[in-house]
Amino acid sequence: MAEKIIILGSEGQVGTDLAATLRGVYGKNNVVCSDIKPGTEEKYDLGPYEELNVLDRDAIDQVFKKYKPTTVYHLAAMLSATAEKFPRKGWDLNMEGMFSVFDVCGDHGVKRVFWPSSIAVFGPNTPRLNTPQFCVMDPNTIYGISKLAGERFCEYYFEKYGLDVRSIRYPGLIGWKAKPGGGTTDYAVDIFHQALIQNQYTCFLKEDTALPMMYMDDAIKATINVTEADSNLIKVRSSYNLSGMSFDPKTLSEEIARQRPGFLIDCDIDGRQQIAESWPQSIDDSSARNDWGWSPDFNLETMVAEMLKQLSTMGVGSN
Ligand code: AKB
Repeated sequence: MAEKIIILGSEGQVGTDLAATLRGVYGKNNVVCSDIKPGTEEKYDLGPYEELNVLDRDAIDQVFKKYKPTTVYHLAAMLSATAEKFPRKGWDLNMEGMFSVFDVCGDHGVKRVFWPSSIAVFGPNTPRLNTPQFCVMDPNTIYGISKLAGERFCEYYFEKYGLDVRSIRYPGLIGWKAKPGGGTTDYAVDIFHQALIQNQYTCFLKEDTALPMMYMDDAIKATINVTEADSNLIKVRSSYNLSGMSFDPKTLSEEIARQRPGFLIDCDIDGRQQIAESWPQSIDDSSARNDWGWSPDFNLETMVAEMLKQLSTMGVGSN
């Protein structure tokens, strides 16, 4: 059977890159994009697009009837900082959205489902350096609590209903095609835009707050590889630790300044500092490496070079 893919939440930071990559591989008509945002002529030109709310189970059912997907990427979620502002909404979107999508996938015999988890599943009592795959997990944000509960349901749906869900714990993701929205790691994208616009950035995290991060190309590679891996290679049915690089705002700004002399950073911290301090600084991803051959291509230096090059080509910073 030919692959037919549906991406839910295709207009977000990951969805934008994932849709472009999958359409390049499978052809534009075999990758259906959907999001709560309305369609536009520009979007329809790129391939099939459906306006869809993941809380509306009947609407998901209709879209699945229309396209008969073999693989589904469910990316729609509320990230850490926004979910702290709207806890009930965050919980409902992240959990009820997941149940709707998983149930409809089961009803339609979808072969594989991807669902993203996050480093937010860890908490203040988790070992912060080289955080193991299995350890204490006591998240204290709504986003982290919803992601940890979601991971348990990934395993549950696989064990009880045979739904083949795959998942990875995304670190902070850095890409140029789309900006993130409402996350704690968002500074690591914003800093590049401000570097090109005014060669200066005011960071909302303290300069020594190290967090796990990853360049978007690596995240897309991991997302597709874990989803397409043979089922018997997937030994972790909750969610895989995944590591690309780790740095704090000071180290990132020094690398930007090395490639773009004169760049300066200062800090004006807000509530996101507390969230960041409850998360790991670096991640042990040996299970992903051993089970399905994960390894990242980008390090700090190559990621910074690529971000500055791509954003400059897009015209960021040129009037
Ligand atoms: C966030 O900052 O909320 C996300 C994440 C690490 O899951 N980028």
